[in-house]
Amino acid sequence: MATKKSPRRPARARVAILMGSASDAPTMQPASDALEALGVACDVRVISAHRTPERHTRYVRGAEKKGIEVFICGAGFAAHLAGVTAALTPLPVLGVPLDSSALKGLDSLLATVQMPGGIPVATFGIGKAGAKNAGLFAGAILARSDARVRRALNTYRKRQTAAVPQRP
Ligand code: RP5
Repeated sequence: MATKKSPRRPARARVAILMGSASDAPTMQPASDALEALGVACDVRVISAHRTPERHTRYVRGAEKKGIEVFICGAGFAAHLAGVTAALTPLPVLGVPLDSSALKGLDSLLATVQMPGGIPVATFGIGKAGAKNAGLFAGAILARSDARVRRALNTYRKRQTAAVPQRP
């Protein structure tokens, strides 16, 4: 009798990617792409510190128990998402300022980076490059204690180097 293969359970998310609005999703996509390239599962959520404060508190407070080890928070305008997340958890919080207002992300950069002493947020560049680097940095944090992620990160970097042409 043929044995039926049980469907593979989806990997447990180790990184939470929060964004202030669904309109931030295209800019934050490189963060999940980078983590996917490293074989790290993530949980992507629309959560706003301003518009959904209760959803925010509930999610962050329950995240560690569910296996989340790192937060990536992308937001535009007066971007308090990363800072308030860091206020709610001792887990590492990586902030990505987004260019969604008339001030082109300078407002969110300052709001994300200028944390008062005691509640750190590691702040990345504005927009897609910042999101990509936040994803890679989250992978680098996990790689310190996970040989599989470390190997994937080394391979990623080698491939990136090999893809740079000698001439234009
Ligand atoms: C911020 O306001 C969000 O992170 C987003 O970047 C910006 C605009 O949000 P929507 O008005 O498009 O929902 O809180």
